[in-house]
Amino acid sequence: MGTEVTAPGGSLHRVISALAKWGLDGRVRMLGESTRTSQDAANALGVKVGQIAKSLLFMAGEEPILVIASGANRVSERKLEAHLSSKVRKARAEEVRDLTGFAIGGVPPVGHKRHLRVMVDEDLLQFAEIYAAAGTPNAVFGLTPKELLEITGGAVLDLKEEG
Ligand code: 5CA
Repeated sequence: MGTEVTAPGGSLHRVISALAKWGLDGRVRMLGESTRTSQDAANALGVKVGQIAKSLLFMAGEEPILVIASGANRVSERKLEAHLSSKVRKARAEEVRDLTGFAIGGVPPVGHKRHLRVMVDEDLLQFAEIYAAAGTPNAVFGLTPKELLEITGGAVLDLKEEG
């Protein structure tokens, strides 16, 4: 565990603080292996890839939208556009860092630099427990889908690319 991430204001610390506000203390797990991608995280945890809640940033014009999707799914930009009545594109890596305060591979569902509108993939609701990134590419935290909805205020939607 490097001093940089554990320092107050560091990436991991910001997620731990955000979770503590919701009473979710002691949830973060540091792993010896990479959790940079959903598949990495699933392998490291020994869970299904569908149980990984990946946090992906999209831009609807000027508005950033955080989509929290099941690791088993690709997000349909067409469905997202239909829900938002706006054209949508994936955020660039620099936009992800600027708008969330985290780098790709560790973007968490909470603890962002600014408030983000959140949309949650309905497929995450089928699991008793799911796992999300905790700010770095080797930290995750476990929670229930209900807790995810509470802490993000996210809207549950059908967002999966079919086929
Ligand atoms: N820590 C893991 C599991 S929780 C994680 O963060 N997975 S993830 O899926 O949320 O993050 C990787 C995602 O970042 C990819 O699915 C992809 O959508 C996005 N990504 C990867 N490279 C880029 C890039 N250059 N620009 C924009 N987005 C990217």
